[in-house]
Amino acid sequence: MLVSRGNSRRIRIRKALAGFFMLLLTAAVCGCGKQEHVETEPEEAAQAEKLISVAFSEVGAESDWRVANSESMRTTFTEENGYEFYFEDAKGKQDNQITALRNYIVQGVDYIVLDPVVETGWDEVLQEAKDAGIPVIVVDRMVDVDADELYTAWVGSDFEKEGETAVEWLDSFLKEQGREDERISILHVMGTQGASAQLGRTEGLEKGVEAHDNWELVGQVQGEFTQAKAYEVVAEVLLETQDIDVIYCENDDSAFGAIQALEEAGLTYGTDGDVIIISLDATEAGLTACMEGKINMNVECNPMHGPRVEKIIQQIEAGEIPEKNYYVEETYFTAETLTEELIASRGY
Ligand code: GYE
Repeated sequence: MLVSRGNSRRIRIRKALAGFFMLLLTAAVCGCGKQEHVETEPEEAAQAEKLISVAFSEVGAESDWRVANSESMRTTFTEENGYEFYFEDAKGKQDNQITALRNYIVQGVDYIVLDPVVETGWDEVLQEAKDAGIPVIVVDRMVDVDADELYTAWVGSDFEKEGETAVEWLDSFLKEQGREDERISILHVMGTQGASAQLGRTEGLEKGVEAHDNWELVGQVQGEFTQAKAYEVVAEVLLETQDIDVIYCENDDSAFGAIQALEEAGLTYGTDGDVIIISLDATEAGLTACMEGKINMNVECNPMHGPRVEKIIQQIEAGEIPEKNYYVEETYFTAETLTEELIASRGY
């Protein structure tokens, strides 16, 4: 049976009150001077009642970005901040997320936060959450649903814009080098198929390739946002062809996989080498590699979504309507713009 948000609150109030009266009764029956203990109980009961339960379904732990994202949620939704936090790692599988969401619905949590592995296939379970009266906040990746009312709000990055930023940089970098008319062969290492981050970043690159007659995609391979997979697929490509000017990696972990494969093949890369490396995410490791010239440019994708999701929850608690879709402002980095202090100050 589904428990609505209001019901779950009422159940918690009842439980807290029942506990409190039991303690009063015990103190009265034994009359053994336990008033001090009894006096603290109402506070605890009230405290427990005030906690807002937030249940998060996370994609997995495939990348540094993802780890930072999970950490941001964990450190935001603490008991000290007034929350009861539930976390499920879906290990990259949508089925696991659907199961987690159904469990959260039965549990009657106050809010569900969903970072969807892929965009499609959410209508049914989101309808179930809606019927149970539980607001769903979508974070980072988007859902592609028939009716927007199926989720309360979304906050994340404009992934297509991130791809466009990379393309604009490459365009001007090649011009600076006087290579704007040269044939430029690009190897594209894609992220998880069907994830917003993959779809948008791919769209951004493909539009750039279409707009440049001399740019050619020599391959589009599945790096799945992990270093291990990217290494494997790039190494395979390098056995076929080494005629590659640019590797466009859809996240930092896959850039590290590509770099590993290039090194093994004895090819040079980065600011002092032959192959231009473009990456997205701008994690601490990614930016350090960028500062060292191993990655030519890195587009920012901010994973610190905990406080943003909390802001949405607080707006709902205050009876306000949060913005439906909120895009985070982002920039990009090259070796010239990076310093150790800047990297350290970013916190991920
Ligand atoms: O770029 C990648 C992670 O959805 C933006 O997922 C996120 C992406 C991020 O695995 O590193």
